[in-house]
Amino acid sequence: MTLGACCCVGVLRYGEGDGRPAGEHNVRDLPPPLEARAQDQQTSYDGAQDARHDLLDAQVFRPGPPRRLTTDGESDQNPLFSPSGAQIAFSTRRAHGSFDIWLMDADGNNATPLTSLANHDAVNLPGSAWCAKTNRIVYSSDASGQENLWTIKADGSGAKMLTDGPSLDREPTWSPSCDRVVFQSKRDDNWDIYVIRADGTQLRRLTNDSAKDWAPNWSPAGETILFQSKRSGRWKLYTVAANSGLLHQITTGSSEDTDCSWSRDGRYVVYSTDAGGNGGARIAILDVTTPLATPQLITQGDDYDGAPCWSPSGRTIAFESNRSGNLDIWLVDLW
Ligand SMILES: [Ca+2]
Ligand SMILES: [Ca+2]
Repeated sequence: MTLGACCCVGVLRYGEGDGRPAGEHNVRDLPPPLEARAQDQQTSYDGAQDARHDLLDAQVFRPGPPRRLTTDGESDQNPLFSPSGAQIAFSTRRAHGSFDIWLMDADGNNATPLTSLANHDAVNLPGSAWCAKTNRIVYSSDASGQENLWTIKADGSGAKMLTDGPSLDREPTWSPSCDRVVFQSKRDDNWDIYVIRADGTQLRRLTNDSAKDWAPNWSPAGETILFQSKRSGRWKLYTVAANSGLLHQITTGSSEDTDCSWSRDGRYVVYSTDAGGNGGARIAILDVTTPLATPQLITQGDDYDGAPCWSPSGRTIAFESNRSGNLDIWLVDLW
C-alpha cells in the first residue's frame, strides 16, 4: 500500500495493513488448565498478572450507549484527549487526500486543522501523545519526504522534526515528564520499540524480536511502556520496562488485541479486541494491577471499534468506530 493509504482497522497506520486475520472472530477461549498456566508464568509472561484471557466477565464499569462525536464523510480516527480534557485531537483526511491532525472541542464543535500538509500525512496516536507540561503533541509525518517523528504546539505553532533519516519512525507517545518519546521504528529492518530523548539524543532500542512491535504508550504511573506485538502469532498486549527492557505479556487467549493505552492513573489498560462478538472489534478494559483480573467489554456489537483513549476525568473513553457507516469519533461514558 502506498503512503497515505489507511488500513481502517486498528490504530491508523499509513503504509501497512492491520493484519487482522479473517475468520478468527467469535472465538472465546476458556483459560488453560492451572498446570499450563503455572508453566506459562515461568516461561512467557508475568505470573503476577496471570489470566488475561478472553473471558470478558469483569464488571467494574457500567458503560452507557456510545455517542457519535463527528459526522464527516471522511475517516476520523485516533482520538487524543488534551491534558485538560477540553479538546480532542484526531487524524482525518477531511481537508485533502492526505491525513492531517485536527482539533475539536470535546463536544465535537469547532473542528479545525492543526496541521495542513497537502500531499503529506500527519498522524497522531491515542494515549499519551499530548504533553501537559509543554502543550506539545508528538506525531509521525512524512512532511520531510521520509517518515519521521515531529512535535507541534497545540496552537499550531513550532512544528519541529524530532528524528530524521530514511528509517520508518511511527506512532510516538510522550513519557510522563515529556523528557522522552517512545515509538515504533523499522530502522533495524524490523518493527521494534525505541526510546529517544525529547532533544533528539540518546536513541535506545527497547525490543528486539522478529515479530512486529507496534503502538507504544507510556504508563502515566512510571517506567512501563505498553505496546502490541504479534510475537505469539496473534496481536497481544505487552509491557516493557523502559529501563531494564523486562517484558511482560498482558493479554492471552485467541483474540486479536490492539490499540492499547492507559487510564490516567495507570491502573487500567483500554484496548480494541475481536473477542466477544461475531466480527469487527470492541473496546475492552483490563485492570493490570489486580492478579487474575479479566477484561470487561465497554462496547458491544459486530462493528469495528478501535483506537480508544481515556479522558483525563476517567469517566469517558473516546474511540474510532465504523458503526455509522464510516469511521468517526465516538464517546462512551463508563458510568
Ligand atoms: Ca520486532
Ligand atoms: Ca467520518
